[in-house]
Amino acid sequence: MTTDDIQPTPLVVASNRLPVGLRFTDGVLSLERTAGGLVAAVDGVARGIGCDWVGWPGSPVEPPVQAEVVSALAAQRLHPVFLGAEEEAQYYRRLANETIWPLFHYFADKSSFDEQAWRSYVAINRRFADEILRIAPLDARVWVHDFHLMLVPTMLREARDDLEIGFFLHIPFPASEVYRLLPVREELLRGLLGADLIGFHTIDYARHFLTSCVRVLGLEVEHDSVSFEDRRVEVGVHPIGVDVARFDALLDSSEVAARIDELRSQYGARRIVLGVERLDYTKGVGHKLRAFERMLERREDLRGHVTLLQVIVPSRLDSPDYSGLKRELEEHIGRINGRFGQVGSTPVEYLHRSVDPVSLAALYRFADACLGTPLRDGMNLVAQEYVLCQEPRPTLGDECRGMLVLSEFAGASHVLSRALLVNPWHVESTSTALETALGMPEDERRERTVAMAERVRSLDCTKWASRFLLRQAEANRRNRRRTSLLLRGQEEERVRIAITRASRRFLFLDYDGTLREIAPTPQEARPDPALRELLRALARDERNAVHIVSGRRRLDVDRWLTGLGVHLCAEHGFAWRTPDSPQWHELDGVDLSWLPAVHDILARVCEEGPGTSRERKGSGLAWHYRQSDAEYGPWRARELLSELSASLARLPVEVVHGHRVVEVRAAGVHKGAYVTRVLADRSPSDAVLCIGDDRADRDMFRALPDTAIAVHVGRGDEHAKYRIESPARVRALLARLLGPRSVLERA
Ligand code: GDG
Repeated sequence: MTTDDIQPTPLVVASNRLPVGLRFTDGVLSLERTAGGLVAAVDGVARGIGCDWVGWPGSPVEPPVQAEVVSALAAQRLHPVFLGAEEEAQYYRRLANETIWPLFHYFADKSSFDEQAWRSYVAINRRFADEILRIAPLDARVWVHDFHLMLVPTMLREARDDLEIGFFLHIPFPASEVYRLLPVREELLRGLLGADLIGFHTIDYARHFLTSCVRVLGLEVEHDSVSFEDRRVEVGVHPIGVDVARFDALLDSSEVAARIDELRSQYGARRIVLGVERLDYTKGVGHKLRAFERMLERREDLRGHVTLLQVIVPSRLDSPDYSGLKRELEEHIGRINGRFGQVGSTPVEYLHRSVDPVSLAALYRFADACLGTPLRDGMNLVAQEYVLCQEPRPTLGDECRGMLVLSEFAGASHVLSRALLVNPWHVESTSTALETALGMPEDERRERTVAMAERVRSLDCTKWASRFLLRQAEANRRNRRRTSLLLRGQEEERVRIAITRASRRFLFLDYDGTLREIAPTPQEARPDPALRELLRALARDERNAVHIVSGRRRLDVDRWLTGLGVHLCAEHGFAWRTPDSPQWHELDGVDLSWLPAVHDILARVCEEGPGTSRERKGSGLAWHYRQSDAEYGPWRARELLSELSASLARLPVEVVHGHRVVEVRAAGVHKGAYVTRVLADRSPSDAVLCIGDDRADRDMFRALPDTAIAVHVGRGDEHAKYRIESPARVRALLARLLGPRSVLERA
């Protein structure tokens, strides 16, 4: 796949920070483009098609100069979202950095929440969404990044259905048990679910997200998607990579070669362990220091021969947490150096600043080991960069000096499995792994490094962006195909006229979830007087043949719907009766010999699963899990489906997975068979309306003639031209069929 595979649909990227910094020198504005994986990734795919980028310029801009900044940025297709000082404090520092960041990295005790900060987060997300909406042309693709902007996808979706929307989370998504501590847990999930595709670095993060959708919002999920309102939101695993071309160019440069020579003469034969981290409690630098210290305690022979070179890039120093962390680390480093330092050799060399790209590449190439011990990290690009720079290269020699020691709590451990993976909480084993890395035979180092470098090349950030955007486009196309036309306004009026003009009308109506809202238990879903009156009124008009086509037992259907003048069909088409006779008819020649075996299976499943129940229907059996645990039910249903399909493979049965129900029914017995029989004497001028919500109702849709009007209640169905939002809207539609002067309609 290449970037050429991406169709030239306009692209709008949104991230908290724009990929530039603003600098005012003597009042003159200049822009400095920042380097980084995301910028390189987007630049790569945007080559040729171009891209607009919405974000915060990163520093306060006074209102009088905002217009100048806007026009300078516009020249690079960058669109600033300005933040006032207080907004920056609330939205960015408080909510993003002190609520979401710690919780998503499993530091629940560091995560605090306040309402004012939340309101600011909502307002700033809205400001981002408004700016995107302003610049995004029709049918544009929008790619939103990271935890600062989690509400933007739904804000966009609500405003514009034409947009293709993707979201990528760069940090971990925590286990649902941790996620649900968040006071705004529903809001953030709903905010994301406006996207067509939501991407994560690892399968674990994706799984945690899906579980949270089940546990927190009670949604139905599959292994790679969430059903939300009328759409299927796809969930993908897309591990980000580094800018391979940039590192290749750096390593080929004479500057890097010269810097490596300098390092060689500075450190001689001393072994170098490299650490590169932003100052943050999630990075586990304290744990790293403990492991390094422990190694020196145990291995007297290494003292004076090995140095930990630790780069800590300053970050968030205005926060007491971070300045406290800095002090703590410095004290710890001082202790280690005091204990093990010798004349001419310092065990830990520490740089509290960022280093230039040339020096960084040289360090990566030169170091004998890279030790990354984050306690949680979305990906950790340093690990990938180190491996890439260790690769044998014609310009720098064939040797493979170094080995990566990496925390298993970094997303990168999923893609760099040939590294020495450690649990940083286990100081002893981390220190032993470092020893192993330093003592690893060259052959083994080379074999591991080459394998990992190949993986890093395949994850290259430009390829990552191409893959993500392709999948986003596919997810969007699938959602568009699925979407039936919403029955509202003029469309609803057209349908009403088409039906009321016909002199004979067939109305096929499912009951649960169509005429009546789904209730916690089947027994509670009895029709209220208004619904009964509506059906009676429809049936009273001789032109209407009203058929209630239900999966329920005939007993329920009889008890609730007799005497209204409607035709009743129960048990998925197995039994039916006309309005004028209490006599039920059954399909002939149906083989039910398999019923006892299925009965036993379902009895066992009910015993195992609290809140689940079994129901006998004329030609089948159903297992309901609506009242069971939100996660257990769907999981057990999947297990049951595979068990049933294996044990019933050769029998004349069908297994159907409905809304929180698994049904086993005799083959050939379905609602479609009933509809076909009823419509046998239809004439072409008759109108046919069919409304249903469940997968079992698809059989009816499929059996309809082309001219019929099929309506799905919910998110739409490929077999139904129309969709309608709810049973309440179905009742309103039916009331309109009674004619404009209907009392019911006015009510
Ligand atoms: C988020 C997630 C996820 C570091 N020090 C210097 C320097 N760096 C560069 C590295 C690397 C990047 O910064 C840091 O990598 P991270 O992986 O920590 O990325 P972040 O953007 O901080 O974090 C993280 C990432 O997003 C991508 O999705 O991996 O888990 O938290 O590229 O090279 N660069 C220079 N001097 C330094 O001193 N020039």
